[in-house]
Amino acid sequence: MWWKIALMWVALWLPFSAHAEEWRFALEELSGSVQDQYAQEFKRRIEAKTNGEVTVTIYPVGTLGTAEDVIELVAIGAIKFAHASPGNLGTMIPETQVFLVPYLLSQDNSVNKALFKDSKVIYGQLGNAYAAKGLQLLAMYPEGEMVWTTNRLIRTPEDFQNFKMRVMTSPMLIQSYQDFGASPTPLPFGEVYGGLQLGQIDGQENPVFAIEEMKFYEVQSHMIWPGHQQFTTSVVANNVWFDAQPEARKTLIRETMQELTEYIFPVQQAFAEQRLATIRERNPELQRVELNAAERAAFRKASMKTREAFVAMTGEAGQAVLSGLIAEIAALEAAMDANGGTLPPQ
Ligand code: 6CS
Repeated sequence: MWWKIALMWVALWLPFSAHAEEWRFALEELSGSVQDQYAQEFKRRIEAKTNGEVTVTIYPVGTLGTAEDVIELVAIGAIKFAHASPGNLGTMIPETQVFLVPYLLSQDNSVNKALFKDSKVIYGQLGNAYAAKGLQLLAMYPEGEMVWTTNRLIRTPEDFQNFKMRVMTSPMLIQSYQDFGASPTPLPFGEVYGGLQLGQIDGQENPVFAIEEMKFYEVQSHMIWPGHQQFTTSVVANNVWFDAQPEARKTLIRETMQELTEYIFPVQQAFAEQRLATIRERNPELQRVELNAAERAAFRKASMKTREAFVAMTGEAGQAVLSGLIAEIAALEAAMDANGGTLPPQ
């Protein structure tokens, strides 16, 4: 008798398990990265909230191709979710390169957090530009302050003369490092360590956690903080698939992403602190240099040309995104000042 009950149980549950939906989520980074931490938390929350109806499978960079390959896979619907950073998206969605314009975001991360949670410019205007390429823009968040690693000290734009700076593939990065006085050299993430080791490039920029994870500190003499940028990423889904989801599912995904913007800010901050300690321990010779206000001002001045180039590259749509973001950041900073240094609850 018992075997009849067991057989019935299997027969009842087999169709459900066979139909458990799988959401594939690709990363531009390795396991253990900020993107991985974000995706693991997304997986935990979605699987719990759907009582196992959905399983999320995470693919670190390399398992499905390069960052650019992965974006194509989402756009054609072969996978549902991916991280797609402006540094890898510039050719496909030129307006998203606004996040590559130096000295644009606030120096205060609580302002940036409020911006990335609710910005009308990001989730409205910029979201439309993503949608035109088959991508649903679900979230944007920074992964940490950009730091230069170099094979010599750089304090001024003049120091960058004849310096081969590795950049991600977006055209705005090439422009930006030209304006800083360097010779920008686009290279995929996976080729940077070898390029630095063999002297094909002299330096690169990335947040601290990535410098540790990719071991760039082993083959560089300096880490330099110019205060010019946060590494910003976006989370995207295939647009056709997302649009076809029932309203409750769309809400579930959007709400989970909103929660994750709150979740990831302290995580990336903790990563930066812990990984810097590891770098210091592993390479005590590495010089750490924070540019002072006057030095930063020289790079900021050079970057005003980059803003003009961004508008020339992206036209009216880009101009609207740039001035819209500047206005939103200024409004948040003003609200913070008026409230004695903290943002009023939203
Ligand atoms: O430098 C890069 O290419 C990579 N850096 C980070 C922090 N994430 C993904 C990106 O492709």
